[in-house]
Amino acid sequence: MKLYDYIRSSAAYRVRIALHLKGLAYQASPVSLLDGVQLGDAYRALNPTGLVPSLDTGEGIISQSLAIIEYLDECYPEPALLPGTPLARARVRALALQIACDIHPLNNLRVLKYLTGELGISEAQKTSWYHHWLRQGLAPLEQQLSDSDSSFCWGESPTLADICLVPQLYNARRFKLDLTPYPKLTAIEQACNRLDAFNQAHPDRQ
Ligand SMILES: N[C@@H](CCC(=O)N[C@@H](CS)C(=O)NCC(=O)O)C(=O)O
Repeated sequence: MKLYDYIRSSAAYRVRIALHLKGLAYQASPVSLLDGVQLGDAYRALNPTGLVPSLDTGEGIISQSLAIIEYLDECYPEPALLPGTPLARARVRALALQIACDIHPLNNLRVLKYLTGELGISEAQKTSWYHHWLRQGLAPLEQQLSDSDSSFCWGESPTLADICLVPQLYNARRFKLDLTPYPKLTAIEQACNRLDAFNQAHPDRQ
């Protein structure tokens, strides 16, 4: 399999974690977001959205990190990235989607570039925007998870929710968000980062 990847893309980081959790070998094909390679004709021919990641499975190309991860989970069921009952699966997907749909798109590179470019806001205003939407998203996650005895977002092994959480917190640190109001989320992050798969997928290891 070939992963169209960018080291600091949190959506690509999710897929790297899933590939390593499953123990799947893959070839990384870097797409430099800073150089705008994702917007060029060659990459758009593979993925018209101009976003990473994309996974070439050998049988076809899939976009959207969550669709890719669920594809991997269906093709390579062990270890499972979703729990065993419909209700638990819905809860894990809901946590993952809170991050992937309600936080991440607001703070994506193209959004931040539009704000500072076309709309002319300052770097300080951009950071304020970024922190605002992160706080709006992380506070309910902390509230939902704080009473849980689990080391992870759900149960005692990583799921799709942890796969979304860890890259989002990495991103939050890059933008210097104070994470002290989220002790449960950072404890889950630590539990994940003790695992080899999360380490292998980390941006510093690419
Ligand atoms: N919903 C998509 C989001 C993909 C996405 O936004 N990728 C970002 C990097 S994390 C990207 O390629 N940004 C390029 C840009 O903004 O120009 C997914 O989960 O795969």
